[in-house]
Amino acid sequence: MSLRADIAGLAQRVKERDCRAVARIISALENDPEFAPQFIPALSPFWTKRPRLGITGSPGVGKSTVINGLVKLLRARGQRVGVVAVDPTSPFSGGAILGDRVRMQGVQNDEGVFIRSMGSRGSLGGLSVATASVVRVLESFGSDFILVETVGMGQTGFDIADIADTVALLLSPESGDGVQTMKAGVMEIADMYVVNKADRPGAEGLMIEIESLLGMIEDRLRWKPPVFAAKALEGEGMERILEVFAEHQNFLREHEQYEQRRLRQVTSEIRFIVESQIRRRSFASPDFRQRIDDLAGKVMAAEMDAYTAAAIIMKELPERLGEGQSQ
Ligand SMILES: Nc1nc2c(ncn2[C@@H]2O[C@H](COP(=O)(O)OP(=O)(O)O)[C@@H](O)[C@H]2O)c(=O)[nH]1
Ligand SMILES: [Mg+2]
Repeated sequence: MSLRADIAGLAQRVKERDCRAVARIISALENDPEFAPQFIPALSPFWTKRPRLGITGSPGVGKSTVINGLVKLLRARGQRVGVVAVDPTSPFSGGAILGDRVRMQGVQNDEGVFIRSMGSRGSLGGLSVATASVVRVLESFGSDFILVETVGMGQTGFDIADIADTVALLLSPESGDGVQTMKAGVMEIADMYVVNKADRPGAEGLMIEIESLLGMIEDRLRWKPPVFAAKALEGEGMERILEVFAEHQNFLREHEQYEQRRLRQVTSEIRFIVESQIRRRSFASPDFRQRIDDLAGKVMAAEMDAYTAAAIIMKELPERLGEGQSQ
Protein backbone atom coordinates (compact mmCIF):
# COMPACT_ATOMS: atom_id res chain seq x y z
CA MET A 1 0.00 0.00 0.00
CA SER A 2 1.32 3.41 -0.84
CA LEU A 3 2.23 5.84 1.90
CA ARG A 4 -0.60 8.15 1.04
CA ALA A 5 -3.28 5.52 0.86
CA ASP A 6 -3.26 4.79 4.55
CA ILE A 7 -2.40 7.95 6.42
CA ALA A 8 -4.30 6.94 9.57
CA GLY A 9 -2.69 3.49 9.62
CA LEU A 10 0.75 5.03 9.21
CA ALA A 11 0.14 7.46 12.03
CA GLN A 12 -0.88 4.54 14.20
CA ARG A 13 2.33 2.68 13.30
CA VAL A 14 4.34 5.73 14.35
CA LYS A 15 2.55 5.72 17.67
CA GLU A 16 3.33 2.03 18.05
CA ARG A 17 7.02 2.77 17.57
CA ASP A 18 7.45 1.10 14.23
CA CYS A 19 10.94 2.29 13.24
CA ARG A 20 10.56 1.34 9.60
CA ALA A 21 7.34 3.28 9.26
CA VAL A 22 9.03 6.31 10.80
CA ALA A 23 12.00 6.01 8.45
CA ARG A 24 9.70 5.83 5.43
CA ILE A 25 7.67 8.79 6.60
CA ILE A 26 10.76 10.90 7.14
CA SER A 27 11.96 10.11 3.62
CA ALA A 28 8.59 11.12 2.26
CA LEU A 29 8.67 14.36 4.25
CA GLU A 30 12.11 15.12 2.86
CA ASN A 31 11.34 14.28 -0.74
CA ASP A 32 7.79 15.42 -1.17
CA PRO A 33 6.69 18.77 0.22
CA GLU A 34 3.05 17.85 -0.36
CA PHE A 35 3.26 14.88 1.98
CA ALA A 36 3.53 16.91 5.18
CA PRO A 37 0.13 18.62 4.94
CA GLN A 38 -1.46 15.21 4.38
CA PHE A 39 0.34 13.37 7.10
CA ILE A 40 1.09 15.82 9.92
CA PRO A 41 -2.58 16.49 10.80
CA ALA A 42 -3.04 12.76 11.39
CA LEU A 43 -0.48 12.97 14.19
CA SER A 44 -1.96 15.81 16.15
CA PRO A 45 -4.29 13.80 18.41
CA PHE A 46 -1.23 12.26 20.00
CA TRP A 47 1.21 15.05 19.42
CA THR A 48 3.03 15.68 22.65
CA LYS A 49 5.55 18.42 23.26
CA ARG A 50 8.94 17.07 24.22
CA PRO A 51 12.06 18.87 25.36
CA ARG A 52 14.11 19.84 22.34
CA LEU A 53 17.80 20.60 22.52
CA GLY A 54 19.61 22.00 19.51
CA ILE A 55 23.33 21.45 19.06
CA THR A 56 24.90 23.77 16.55
CA GLY A 57 28.41 24.78 15.49
CA SER A 58 30.86 24.63 12.61
CA PRO A 59 31.71 21.32 10.93
CA GLY A 60 34.12 19.24 12.97
CA VAL A 61 33.63 20.89 16.37
CA GLY A 62 32.23 17.65 17.75
CA LYS A 63 28.45 17.99 17.53
CA SER A 64 27.82 14.36 16.61
CA THR A 65 30.23 13.21 19.30
CA VAL A 66 28.38 15.33 21.86
CA ILE A 67 25.04 13.98 20.71
CA ASN A 68 26.40 10.49 21.01
CA GLY A 69 27.42 11.23 24.62
CA LEU A 70 24.07 12.80 25.41
CA VAL A 71 22.20 9.83 23.96
CA LYS A 72 24.15 7.48 26.22
CA LEU A 73 23.33 9.58 29.28
CA LEU A 74 19.68 9.95 28.42
CA ARG A 75 19.35 6.25 27.72
CA ALA A 76 20.96 5.49 31.06
CA ARG A 77 18.20 7.61 32.58
CA GLY A 78 15.60 5.57 30.77
CA GLN A 79 14.66 8.29 28.32
CA ARG A 80 13.76 7.58 24.74
CA VAL A 81 15.69 9.82 22.40
CA GLY A 82 15.00 11.07 18.90
CA VAL A 83 17.90 12.62 16.99
CA VAL A 84 17.71 14.64 13.77
CA ALA A 85 21.07 15.56 12.31
CA VAL A 86 21.01 18.16 9.56
CA ASP A 87 24.64 18.07 8.63
CA PRO A 88 25.67 17.73 5.02
CA THR A 89 29.35 17.59 5.94
CA SER A 90 29.29 14.54 8.16
CA PRO A 91 26.15 12.47 8.06
CA PHE A 92 25.36 10.61 11.23
CA SER A 93 26.17 7.07 10.24
CA GLY A 94 25.04 5.02 13.20
CA GLY A 95 27.76 2.45 13.56
CA ALA A 96 30.72 4.71 12.92
CA ILE A 97 29.60 7.23 15.45
CA LEU A 98 28.11 5.16 18.20
CA GLY A 99 31.26 3.94 19.93
CA ASP A 100 32.29 0.42 20.75
CA ARG A 101 31.13 0.63 24.30
CA VAL A 102 27.67 1.50 23.14
CA ARG A 103 27.64 -1.24 20.58
CA MET A 104 28.61 -3.79 23.19
CA GLN A 105 25.72 -2.69 25.31
CA GLY A 106 23.50 -3.14 22.33
CA VAL A 107 22.34 0.43 22.31
CA GLN A 108 22.70 0.65 18.59
CA ASN A 109 19.77 -1.65 18.13
CA ASP A 110 18.07 -0.06 21.06
CA GLU A 111 14.48 0.81 20.28
CA GLY A 112 14.80 3.80 22.57
CA VAL A 113 16.99 5.70 20.14
CA PHE A 114 16.03 6.90 16.71
CA ILE A 115 18.73 8.73 14.75
CA ARG A 116 18.11 10.29 11.40
CA SER A 117 20.39 12.31 9.13
CA MET A 118 18.85 14.76 6.74
CA GLY A 119 20.32 16.72 3.88
CA SER A 120 20.11 20.46 4.06
CA ARG A 121 18.92 21.03 0.52
CA GLY A 122 21.82 23.07 -0.71
CA SER A 123 21.55 25.81 1.86
CA LEU A 124 24.55 25.00 3.99
CA GLY A 125 23.36 24.61 7.53
CA GLY A 126 19.89 25.79 6.74
CA LEU A 127 17.12 23.73 8.14
CA SER A 128 14.34 22.96 5.79
CA VAL A 129 10.86 23.37 7.14
CA ALA A 130 10.61 19.59 6.77
CA THR A 131 12.87 19.33 9.83
CA ALA A 132 10.05 20.70 11.98
CA SER A 133 7.75 17.99 10.65
CA VAL A 134 10.36 15.33 11.32
CA VAL A 135 10.66 16.50 14.92
CA ARG A 136 6.89 16.25 15.23
CA VAL A 137 6.98 12.69 13.91
CA LEU A 138 9.68 11.78 16.44
CA GLU A 139 7.59 13.28 19.22
CA SER A 140 4.60 11.21 18.20
CA PHE A 141 6.93 8.23 18.00
CA GLY A 142 7.27 8.54 21.74
CA SER A 143 10.70 10.14 22.02
CA ASP A 144 11.01 11.75 25.45
CA PHE A 145 13.84 13.94 24.34
CA ILE A 146 14.66 15.45 20.96
CA LEU A 147 18.17 16.37 19.86
CA VAL A 148 18.76 18.36 16.69
CA GLU A 149 22.21 18.76 15.15
CA THR A 150 22.85 21.54 12.62
CA VAL A 151 25.93 23.29 11.27
CA GLY A 152 24.53 26.69 12.06
CA MET A 153 22.56 29.34 10.35
CA GLY A 154 21.73 28.95 6.72
CA GLN A 155 20.27 31.22 4.13
CA THR A 156 16.73 30.08 4.62
CA GLY A 157 16.38 31.99 7.84
CA PHE A 158 14.66 28.99 9.36
CA ASP A 159 17.19 28.02 11.95
CA ILE A 160 17.79 25.95 15.01
CA ALA A 161 16.00 28.40 17.33
CA ASP A 162 12.88 27.79 15.26
CA ILE A 163 12.93 24.17 16.29
CA ALA A 164 14.77 23.81 19.58
CA ASP A 165 13.81 25.29 22.95
CA THR A 166 17.39 25.48 24.03
CA VAL A 167 20.36 25.97 21.73
CA ALA A 168 23.88 24.87 22.61
CA LEU A 169 26.59 26.44 20.48
CA LEU A 170 29.65 24.27 20.23
CA LEU A 171 33.04 25.80 19.56
CA SER A 172 36.46 24.26 19.54
CA PRO A 173 39.92 25.77 19.90
CA GLU A 174 41.43 23.83 17.04
CA SER A 175 39.15 24.93 14.26
CA GLY A 176 40.38 28.50 14.55
CA ASP A 177 36.83 29.07 15.50
CA GLY A 178 37.43 32.43 17.12
CA VAL A 179 34.42 34.38 18.23
CA GLN A 180 35.16 37.02 15.61
CA THR A 181 34.81 34.46 12.85
CA MET A 182 31.33 33.44 13.91
CA LYS A 183 28.66 34.40 11.49
CA ALA A 184 26.51 37.28 12.63
CA GLY A 185 23.47 36.02 14.44
CA VAL A 186 24.97 32.72 15.50
CA MET A 187 26.36 34.00 18.80
CA GLU A 188 23.05 35.58 19.75
CA ILE A 189 20.87 32.51 19.47
CA ALA A 190 22.87 30.36 21.87
CA ASP A 191 21.59 29.54 25.35
CA MET A 192 24.88 27.91 26.28
CA TYR A 193 28.41 27.97 24.89
CA VAL A 194 30.28 24.70 24.98
CA VAL A 195 33.98 24.85 24.27
CA ASN A 196 34.59 21.32 23.12
CA LYS A 197 37.99 19.64 22.65
CA ALA A 198 39.15 21.17 25.90
CA ASP A 199 41.95 18.59 25.73
CA ARG A 200 43.44 20.74 22.98
CA PRO A 201 45.44 23.92 23.56
CA GLY A 202 43.57 27.19 23.30
CA ALA A 203 40.36 26.17 25.02
CA GLU A 204 40.93 28.50 27.98
CA GLY A 205 41.60 31.47 25.72
CA LEU A 206 38.49 30.77 23.70
CA MET A 207 36.37 30.62 26.83
CA ILE A 208 37.72 33.96 28.03
CA GLU A 209 37.00 35.44 24.63
CA ILE A 210 33.37 34.29 24.72
CA GLU A 211 32.93 35.38 28.35
CA SER A 212 34.17 38.85 27.61
CA LEU A 213 31.85 39.15 24.67
CA LEU A 214 28.91 38.04 26.80
CA GLY A 215 29.97 40.29 29.66
CA MET A 216 28.42 43.14 27.79
CA ILE A 217 24.95 41.71 28.26
CA GLU A 218 23.60 42.48 31.71
CA ASP A 219 19.93 41.97 32.06
CA ARG A 220 18.33 40.12 34.94
CA LEU A 221 15.29 39.16 32.97
CA ARG A 222 17.44 37.63 30.33
CA TRP A 223 18.98 34.23 30.59
CA LYS A 224 22.71 34.51 30.99
CA PRO A 225 24.17 31.78 28.79
CA PRO A 226 26.83 29.80 30.64
CA VAL A 227 30.20 29.13 29.03
CA PHE A 228 31.89 25.86 29.86
CA ALA A 229 34.37 23.33 28.59
CA ALA A 230 33.79 19.80 27.35
CA LYS A 231 35.76 16.84 26.10
CA ALA A 232 33.13 15.01 24.15
CA LEU A 233 35.40 12.16 23.15
CA GLU A 234 35.90 11.36 26.81
CA GLY A 235 32.30 12.06 27.68
CA GLU A 236 33.27 15.04 29.83
CA GLY A 237 30.86 17.93 30.05
CA MET A 238 27.87 15.97 28.80
CA GLU A 239 26.15 15.96 32.20
CA ARG A 240 26.66 19.69 32.37
CA ILE A 241 24.93 20.20 29.04
CA LEU A 242 21.86 18.37 30.32
CA GLU A 243 21.97 20.29 33.61
CA VAL A 244 22.13 23.64 31.84
CA PHE A 245 19.37 22.47 29.53
CA ALA A 246 17.12 21.74 32.51
CA GLU A 247 18.01 25.07 34.15
CA HIS A 248 17.23 26.92 30.96
CA GLN A 249 13.89 25.15 30.61
CA ASN A 250 13.03 26.19 34.18
CA PHE A 251 14.11 29.73 33.47
CA LEU A 252 11.88 29.90 30.42
CA ARG A 253 8.91 28.61 32.40
CA GLU A 254 9.50 30.90 35.38
CA HIS A 255 9.71 33.92 33.13
CA GLU A 256 6.79 32.87 31.01
CA GLN A 257 9.02 32.63 28.00
CA TYR A 258 8.42 28.99 27.25
CA GLU A 259 5.09 29.43 25.53
CA GLN A 260 6.49 32.53 23.91
CA ARG A 261 9.32 30.53 22.36
CA ARG A 262 7.02 27.82 21.13
CA LEU A 263 4.71 30.45 19.72
CA ARG A 264 7.63 32.06 17.92
CA GLN A 265 8.61 28.65 16.54
CA VAL A 266 5.15 27.98 15.21
CA THR A 267 4.97 31.48 13.77
CA SER A 268 8.25 30.97 11.90
CA GLU A 269 7.11 27.58 10.74
CA ILE A 270 3.90 28.96 9.25
CA ARG A 271 5.80 31.80 7.64
CA PHE A 272 8.34 29.48 6.07
CA ILE A 273 5.72 27.01 4.89
CA VAL A 274 3.94 29.87 3.14
CA GLU A 275 7.19 31.12 1.65
CA SER A 276 8.26 27.73 0.38
CA GLN A 277 4.82 27.03 -1.07
CA ILE A 278 4.82 30.34 -2.87
CA ARG A 279 8.27 29.63 -4.24
CA ARG A 280 7.31 26.15 -5.36
CA ARG A 281 4.00 27.04 -6.90
CA SER A 282 5.20 30.17 -8.57
CA PHE A 283 8.81 30.15 -9.65
CA ALA A 284 8.86 26.43 -10.21
CA SER A 285 6.03 26.66 -12.69
CA PRO A 286 7.18 27.05 -16.33
CA ASP A 287 4.21 29.25 -17.09
CA PHE A 288 5.12 31.61 -14.31
CA ARG A 289 8.77 31.71 -15.34
CA GLN A 290 7.69 32.57 -18.85
CA ARG A 291 5.61 35.44 -17.51
CA ILE A 292 8.60 36.83 -15.63
CA ASP A 293 10.81 36.43 -18.70
CA ASP A 294 8.31 38.41 -20.74
CA LEU A 295 8.25 41.20 -18.18
CA ALA A 296 12.04 41.12 -17.98
CA GLY A 297 12.07 41.73 -21.72
CA LYS A 298 10.00 44.83 -21.17
CA VAL A 299 12.37 46.08 -18.51
CA MET A 300 15.25 45.48 -20.92
CA ALA A 301 13.40 47.42 -23.60
CA ALA A 302 13.04 50.27 -21.11
CA GLU A 303 9.27 49.96 -21.25
CA MET A 304 8.96 49.59 -17.51
CA ASP A 305 11.07 49.31 -14.38
CA ALA A 306 11.60 46.16 -12.31
CA TYR A 307 9.29 47.35 -9.52
CA THR A 308 6.44 47.80 -11.94
CA ALA A 309 7.12 44.33 -13.33
CA ALA A 310 7.14 42.93 -9.79
CA ALA A 311 3.88 44.72 -8.99
CA ILE A 312 2.25 43.02 -11.99
CA ILE A 313 3.48 39.65 -10.77
CA MET A 314 2.21 40.34 -7.25
CA LYS A 315 -1.20 41.13 -8.61
CA GLU A 316 -1.34 37.88 -10.54
CA LEU A 317 0.06 35.86 -7.67
CA PRO A 318 -3.13 34.80 -5.86
CA GLU A 319 -4.65 33.39 -9.01
CA ARG A 320 -1.46 31.55 -9.91
CA LEU A 321 -1.09 30.13 -6.42
CA GLY A 322 -4.67 28.92 -6.53
CA GLU A 323 -3.93 27.14 -9.80
CA GLY A 324 -0.88 25.49 -8.28
CA GLN A 325 -2.95 24.11 -5.45
CA SER A 326 -5.62 22.50 -7.57
CA GLN A 327 -3.05 20.63 -9.64
N1 LIG B 1 40.50 15.90 20.69
C1 LIG B 1 39.18 15.85 20.67
N2 LIG B 1 38.56 15.49 19.55
C2 LIG B 1 37.21 15.44 19.54
C3 LIG B 1 36.45 15.76 20.70
N3 LIG B 1 35.14 15.65 20.36
C4 LIG B 1 35.09 15.25 19.08
N4 LIG B 1 36.33 15.11 18.58
C5 LIG B 1 36.70 14.69 17.23
O1 LIG B 1 36.42 15.72 16.30
C6 LIG B 1 36.05 15.15 15.02
C7 LIG B 1 34.73 15.71 14.56
O2 LIG B 1 33.71 15.28 15.43
P1 LIG B 1 32.17 15.24 15.01
O3 LIG B 1 31.42 14.87 16.23
O4 LIG B 1 31.96 14.42 13.80
O5 LIG B 1 31.95 16.78 14.66
P2 LIG B 1 30.70 17.49 13.95
O6 LIG B 1 31.06 17.71 12.53
O7 LIG B 1 30.57 18.79 14.69
O8 LIG B 1 29.51 16.61 14.13
C8 LIG B 1 36.02 13.64 15.23
O9 LIG B 1 37.21 13.10 14.74
C9 LIG B 1 35.89 13.50 16.73
O10 LIG B 1 36.44 12.30 17.19
C10 LIG B 1 37.15 16.14 21.89
O11 LIG B 1 36.58 16.44 22.94
N5 LIG B 1 38.50 16.17 21.81
MG1 LIG C 1 28.12 15.78 12.75
